[in-house]
Amino acid sequence: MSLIKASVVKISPSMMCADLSQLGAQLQILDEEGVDSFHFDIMDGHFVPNLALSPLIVRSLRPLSRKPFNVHLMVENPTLYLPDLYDIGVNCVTVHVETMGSSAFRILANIKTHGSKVGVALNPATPLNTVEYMLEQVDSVTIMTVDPGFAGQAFIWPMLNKIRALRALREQHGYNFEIEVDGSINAQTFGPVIKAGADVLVVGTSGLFSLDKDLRLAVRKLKAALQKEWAASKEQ
Ligand code: S6P
Ligand code: MG
Repeated sequence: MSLIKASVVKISPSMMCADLSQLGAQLQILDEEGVDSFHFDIMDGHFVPNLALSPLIVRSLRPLSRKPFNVHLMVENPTLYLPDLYDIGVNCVTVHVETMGSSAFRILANIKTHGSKVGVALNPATPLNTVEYMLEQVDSVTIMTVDPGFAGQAFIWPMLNKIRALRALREQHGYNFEIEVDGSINAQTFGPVIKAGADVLVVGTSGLFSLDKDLRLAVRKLKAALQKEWAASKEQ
């Protein structure tokens, strides 16, 4: 069951923002409460100045849910991590366009060949035209709405224009990718990003985990906020 039945917006909790001392239990609660997929941030301390989850952690959680596991690679050398992710059986691997250089199309093809969906992510400062020639091939495009690396940052409002432009390109060319937004996605930004054209909302500290100490109640608060914003976005 989707969190907001009447809409096509999907919810993907960012698991680095969960209570890490109870990661497995939290994932199972979120699964039962109807989230659409799980978002795992893997950082290497080089592409971003922080460390977060690792393939080993994703592996240990994999047996606990049948919902899609989506991995967001914030690492300098994404190819180092791919064999492990294939072996774990994740459902989508998202790679930053800034990290693919002259191997971009080899990396995208390699991920597809191994049976996973493939996504491309863009930092807020990265122009949309850097992924223009990939749009036909990818299953997902992640618009970062904060600089990658940390939870709890302020939403970068000009990213609404990037989401709108990406949605327009998809409509113009009939592409099939989903538009995911990641970074400070919460009650203040649900409405604007949905209206701009987002399909998948990655929710972290501000949008989910800080809403209540009881994670079940936090999900219900998120659901109520989303329903309100979805209804409002349809009225305008
Ligand atoms: C950031 C990472 C995100 C965060 C999420 C945090 O580098 O990719 O997935 O975990 O955005 O949520 P919030 O509400 O604290 O910004
Ligand atoms: Mg992320």
